[in-house]
Amino acid sequence: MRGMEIPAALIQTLRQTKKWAVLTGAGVSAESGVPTFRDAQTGLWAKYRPEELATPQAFRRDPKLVWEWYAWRRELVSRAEPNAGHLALAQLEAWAEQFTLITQNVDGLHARAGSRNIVELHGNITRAKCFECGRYAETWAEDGSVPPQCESCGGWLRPDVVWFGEALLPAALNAAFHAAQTCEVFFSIGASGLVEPAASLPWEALRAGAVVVEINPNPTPLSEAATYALNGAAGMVLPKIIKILAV
Ligand code: BV8
Ligand code: ZN
Repeated sequence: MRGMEIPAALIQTLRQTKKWAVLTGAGVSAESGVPTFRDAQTGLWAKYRPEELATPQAFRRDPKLVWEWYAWRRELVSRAEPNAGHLALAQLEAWAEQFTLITQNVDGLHARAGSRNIVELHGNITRAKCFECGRYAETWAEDGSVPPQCESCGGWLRPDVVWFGEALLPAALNAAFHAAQTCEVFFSIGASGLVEPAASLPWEALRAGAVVVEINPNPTPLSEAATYALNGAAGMVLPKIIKILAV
């Protein structure tokens, strides 16, 4: 990616773009030190695959293990800082006439970077809700009982994320597809394109006639079809685009 140029034609397009839509995946948080799903889970969790832990079945089978995995991730994320890629996206939103940031990430780093119009497709690990009655729990007593229990019904609390096999919130899904179908430029950044229905969004944008830009150091199933495939790290490429557009 050394010295990778941003195509002049793309800059030209971006200068005239009023409606932006961006999909981000774990890759945009990699430079904040939050491991992606593709990376081997570090340390304690190396022996588990996310698909094995991020399911309602896994939680029913071993609620303590699953709760502790999320507690470990919550702790890691609380120590992470938004990186240059997150900040650049907040800057682009400030400049754009219309900007929708759709994220598969559950780490809350986009909001901490100052992004406003965020669609959290897969929820947010800093929030918890009751596995039985669905009641949200803003805070919970870390009184040692793992998982903590719901104040209303005594059920187990679970992270407020969408697990594999669970449906996404219709409001979030509709907002994401609407943005993909009505935007002029759609960015897919740091996403491997393997998890549905999020992975369909850039294809939806292509079908609707948008310019699709991928930013990823590695090829993905979208790379061939994207209008522009910029093979670099989000924390490098996005600030570069900001620098050129700011002129
Ligand atoms: C649903 C929250 C239906 C939890 C997540 C076959 C069998 C079983 C199921 C399925 C199947 N086929 C399809 C499915 C459905 C399934 C699915 O897609 N499975 C996959 C594994 C095949 N999908 C679902 O289950 C969804 N629900 O379909 O429900 C339904 C309908 C009605 C009623 C009931 C049910 C729910 C999916 C959501 C799961 N939850 N997260 C948690 O986080 O713990 S998914 C989780 O994994 C993330 O949120 C994210 O979406 C995904 C990881 O993907 P990425 O973000 O792309 O990250 P990844 O590590 O993969 O890649 C990182 C990328 O970054 C790489 O490309 C890398 O090159 C790049 N990168 C690295 N560094 C950088 C970088 N890029 C830029 N800069 C860098 N510096
Ligand atoms: Zn409850």
